[in-house]
Amino acid sequence: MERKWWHNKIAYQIYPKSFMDSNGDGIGDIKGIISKLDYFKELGIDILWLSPIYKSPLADQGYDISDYYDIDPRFGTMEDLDELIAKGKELGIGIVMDLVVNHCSDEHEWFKKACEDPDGPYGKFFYIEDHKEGQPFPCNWRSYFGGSCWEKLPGHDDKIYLHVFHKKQPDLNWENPLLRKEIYKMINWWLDKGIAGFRIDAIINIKKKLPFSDYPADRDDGLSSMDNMLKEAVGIGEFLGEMARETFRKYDAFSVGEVFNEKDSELPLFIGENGYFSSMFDFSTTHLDEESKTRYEEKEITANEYRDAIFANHKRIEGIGYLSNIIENHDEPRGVSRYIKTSDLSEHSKKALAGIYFLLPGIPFIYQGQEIGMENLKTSDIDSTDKLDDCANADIYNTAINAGLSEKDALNVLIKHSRDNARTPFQWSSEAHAGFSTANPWLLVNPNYKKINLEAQKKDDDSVFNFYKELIALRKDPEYTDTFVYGKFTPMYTDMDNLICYKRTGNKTIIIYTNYQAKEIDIKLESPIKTILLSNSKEVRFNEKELHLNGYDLVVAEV
Ligand code: ISL
Ligand code: CA
Repeated sequence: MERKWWHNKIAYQIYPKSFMDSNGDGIGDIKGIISKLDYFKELGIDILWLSPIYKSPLADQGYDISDYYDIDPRFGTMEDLDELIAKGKELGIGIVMDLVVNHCSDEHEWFKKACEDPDGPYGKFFYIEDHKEGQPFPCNWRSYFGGSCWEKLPGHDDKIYLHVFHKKQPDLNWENPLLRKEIYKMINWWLDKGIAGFRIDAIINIKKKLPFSDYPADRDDGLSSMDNMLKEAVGIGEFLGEMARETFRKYDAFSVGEVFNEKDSELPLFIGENGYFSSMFDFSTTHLDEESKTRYEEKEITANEYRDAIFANHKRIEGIGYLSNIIENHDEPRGVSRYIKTSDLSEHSKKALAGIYFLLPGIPFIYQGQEIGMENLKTSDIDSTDKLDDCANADIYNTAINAGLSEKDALNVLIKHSRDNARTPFQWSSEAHAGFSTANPWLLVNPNYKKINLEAQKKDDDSVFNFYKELIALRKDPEYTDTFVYGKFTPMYTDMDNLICYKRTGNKTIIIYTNYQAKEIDIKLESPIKTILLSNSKEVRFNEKELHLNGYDLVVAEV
């Protein structure tokens, strides 16, 4: 496979609103990010992905863009961003912007013009349909945030528009070549500025199954999940191929797709050599507890389920391309609270999870706060839905109430699944507001910040933070980096429960052994250990034939 500049990189996702507030208004901003560039250098980060900072009403926290060419004043100015790009470059850190082009904001001038003249050129930038009060909508798709995906077009009683997300996020009509041209122009404008690339938001949604039609209802609301429609939508490749040719490829830019529901046969087209994208996220584990969201029974993801999901996905991708590996992002609860049993959650087990995902083939992404082991909110932290913020919360809560749960139980379901878990401010120190801001932050700080914060972890050699530093240093160690980046991936001990082990074979042979359970275990070695490269345990006991692993021990060994 042809080697690319981004293959050996370590990426970090910033959720700007919650990262660092520089001017005391309770909202994180670009100047705050600039003030932490040395932090990323110290950690060893090469790529910074910023969740959206464009001009936006923030109905979906910036994923509703009203001007693609401007920065929202709450986050700063274009000069601030230019400074971030330039300073990042000096430090060898590339900036990756979020590309949100399935939809824009209803406050974007395109949509305003479409409302003024639905039959004019901008009307064709959206999906606008005639509609008579009382008549059924053109289709029964449920928007991702709940309710119908159709909304009355402002100023027109006889017209509606499509929004697969929030009603303030009208879908852009990718079937229209003029719209596509505008999008490519905008992408290239940003690439000309010197950014390293894009993370591409919700991209699978740009191809709709047309003409609009109903799918079987899958909830009491009579609506159908978007997944049903997406399964039948074909032809997205024409748009994505064109976009890659017209934009990313000309700049050798890094592009990572937020791709769901892709078909196996399409994988080489998506991320193979000359694929539409450089990479796509591995979301194989995020669906494992999906059912508990709507079935309301506690579902803890087991070690075997976690292992089988990531191993299968990496095997599926083998020889085709590179996944971007994550344990969480701004849309998911915190990984440590989700993939580690509550009763087993500790600094030790957090390091085990870190080591497992970090040394897989692909590009490791760290989501802000993950490197200090930030956790979900606890049900005892919040007594009312008012304390939370996300626009997706109402649907989760109301669906639980409609299913017959009490208000308290519905609130507990929400606290467990809300995207706000990942969006509470970064915990810099034990100072007021966790050192994130001098003012009251826009979203509550997780009350555990006195215990879990960066300042404390920097001082502690055994902290989760210092373990992440070691993991990054190991992946970048000139002796081993080639094996971690390009080495073959072989699952091991998959017939044994709770062991998550794999081999990486390149110019070195490295085995990652993890005992993902509280119980200790002795395992038979396939080949004798030469050197222990890294472990979360102070003392690793092994002989020629056997390795002893205490609960949640992770051992990275050269054999
Ligand atoms: O967040 C989800 C489930 O909790 C997903 O359904 C999510 O909506 C989907 O992954 C698409 O996400 C992206 O686009 C959305 C935005 O709200 C998310 O923050 C973004 O990551 C709309 O732009
Ligand atoms: Ca601010």
